[in-house]
Amino acid sequence: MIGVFDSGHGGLTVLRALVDAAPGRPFVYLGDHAAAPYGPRSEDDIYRLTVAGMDRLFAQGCRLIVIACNTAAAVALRRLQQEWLPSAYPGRNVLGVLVPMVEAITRVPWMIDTVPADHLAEPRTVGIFATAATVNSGSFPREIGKRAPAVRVVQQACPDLVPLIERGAPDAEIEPAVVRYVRILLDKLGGQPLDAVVLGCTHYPLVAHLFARALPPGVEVLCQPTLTARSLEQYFERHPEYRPDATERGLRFFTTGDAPLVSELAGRFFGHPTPFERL
Ligand code: DGN
Repeated sequence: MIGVFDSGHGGLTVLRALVDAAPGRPFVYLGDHAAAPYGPRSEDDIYRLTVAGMDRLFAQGCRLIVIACNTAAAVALRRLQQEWLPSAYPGRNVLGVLVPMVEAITRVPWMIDTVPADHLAEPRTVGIFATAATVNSGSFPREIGKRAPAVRVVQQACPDLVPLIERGAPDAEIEPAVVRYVRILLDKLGGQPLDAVVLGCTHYPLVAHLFARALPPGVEVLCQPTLTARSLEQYFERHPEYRPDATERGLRFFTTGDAPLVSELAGRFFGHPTPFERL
């Protein structure tokens, strides 16, 4: 089984792309709704909660976990890979959603065919939109800087965007508010020209078209789900030992919160009904 972890159900946008890229692969999804949202939490809290989530998914038989939550990946992934995983679960691995995005921005060769031909040049200025915890962790600028020091990275926390998207109001109702809010965020960045914008939060792909509408023409909008799916398939090429065997099948959805309520809210993020069970 492959685990997919998120602070809530926003990570279903990533799971959707993983399932679409490889139908039949077995996934176990865990949303830590009891502790969500992670965005405003301290780094220590996010680390502790993320490790607890990994424990729960490994107990379900996962050998590989994808942390779909940017906040958890940005704050906790590197530390848990270095300090906890090798001794707690040798031979198992945890991946995140930041590196696939960084590889897209820095145009590693396997990413080239995922971007339109007229955007093949490495972007010069990239705007990261994410939760406050992701922005404060400095993970995106650090990882991009390691691979492409010439790329300029600016960041903007978007504290009101997750609640706006999660309210579940019809598109027509939230559209003007989201477009207005994104324009305010762009102003906060001083109106500087951007070549690409990273939607660095599980929820934002649902409003990617509204980001595009608020941005000047020609700015590339980069979403994580499909990039993460491509990256995972590449990972299995390099590490066939982590590929689930043919006897493993199916999709399961777990939450630490109120399963009936989560099941009702989450389907919109996955595009299909998601019968959550309490874990
Ligand atoms: N899943 C979180 C992320 O991608 O950063 C967003 C929700 C939250 O915990 N605030």
